[in-house]
Amino acid sequence: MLYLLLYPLHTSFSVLNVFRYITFRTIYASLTAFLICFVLGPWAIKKLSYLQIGQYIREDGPKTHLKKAGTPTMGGALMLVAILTSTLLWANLRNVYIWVVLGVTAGFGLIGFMDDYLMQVKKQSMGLNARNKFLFQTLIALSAGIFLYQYPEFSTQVTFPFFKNFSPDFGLGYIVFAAFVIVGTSNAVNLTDGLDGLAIGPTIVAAVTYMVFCYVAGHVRIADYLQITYVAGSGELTVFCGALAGAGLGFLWFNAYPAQVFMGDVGSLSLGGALGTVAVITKQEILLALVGGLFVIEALSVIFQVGYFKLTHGRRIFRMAPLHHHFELKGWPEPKVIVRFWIISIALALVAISTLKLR
Ligand code: 57M
Repeated sequence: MLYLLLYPLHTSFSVLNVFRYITFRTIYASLTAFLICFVLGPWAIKKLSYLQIGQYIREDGPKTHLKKAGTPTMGGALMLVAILTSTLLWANLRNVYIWVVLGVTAGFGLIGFMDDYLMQVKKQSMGLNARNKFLFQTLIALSAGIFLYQYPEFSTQVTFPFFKNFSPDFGLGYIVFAAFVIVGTSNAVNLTDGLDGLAIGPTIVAAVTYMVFCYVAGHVRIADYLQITYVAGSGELTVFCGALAGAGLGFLWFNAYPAQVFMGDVGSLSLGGALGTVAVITKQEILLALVGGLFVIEALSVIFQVGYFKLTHGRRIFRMAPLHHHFELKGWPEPKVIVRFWIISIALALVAISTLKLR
């Protein structure tokens, strides 16, 4: 909004020329989102506690979690407000990709909100049922896929990191592929969100990594030089990723061990949906498996555990899935699991960035 309001005045006030730069707007989008979470955090936590939106803790989980009972949840709603407000303030609102990513983020946030609301406020123990949750997620993700498919400048080719000459065209199948990436990422982030700061740390890392990819993919000369797919207009998503990273940092302030608040599904589903959509628009969909590799590892640990459990009628690969519970039950203190998982996510992000040169 500020871009549309202030940049045109640069002919009279040359200082306003700075609004032209994506880098400048990204920095201020990050700071704005950070400050919204940081300043409003204590008020939101008090409000959530007052409304008794406190977490119920499953008794079959690691016993160390029982002391977390009553920690307010749904803190993700504040992150959502920060991301949306900051992006609306700093991004160029004539850019269509901004609206696609905001639409998916808000839509997934709404699904998460309904789930949390039913569980925490209406005290329905399971929230939205899993099938409905998946159905709504798929509908939103397919709508985004269809919109992008029919958008004349959008390519349905998929590029593979490390293989510069392999980029198959998925054609109509791209819509399903895009939906798979978006819904899959959303659910993987949700599964990871089981220890203090465990989901938000790698989300910040992924947002910062995609800041680089959005900028590069949206810059015709840099994209050409690095031989990555040029997506006209995708550079503006750098601003969105900045807001995502900033809101994440502000939330981490309160979610750091020992957490004063959890994000809830309203946070985890929307953050994952946002990352998936950014990956789709920048044509770096496959790379997300590396950038968000920690989410993939967590999701795979659940798939293997449940599959093995069913096949063997009750035997397990891990002490408990998702993987973070396995290490907790092995006796690692919670902060150690969290920080080590962060370290892995940073290392994977660095490998992902290296693909800009290795192809
Ligand atoms: C949500 N939610 C946390 C909080 C957060 C298929 C199955 C593997 C699904 C999985 C599952 O339900 N995962 C999705 C995980 C919960 O956190 C809330 O949920 C929101 C995210 N959706 O924001 O509101 C608990 O996680 C802890 N937590 C923190 N700090 C945080 O910052 O400590 C969360 C955020 C919170 C808190 O304790 O209450 C969760 O774990 O429930 N199910 C599981 O993860 C379960 N695994 C399981 O049953 N594994 C089985 C296999 C065969 C399926 C096995 O390995 O034997 C475990 N979850 C729990 N206890 N809590 C099992 C035991």
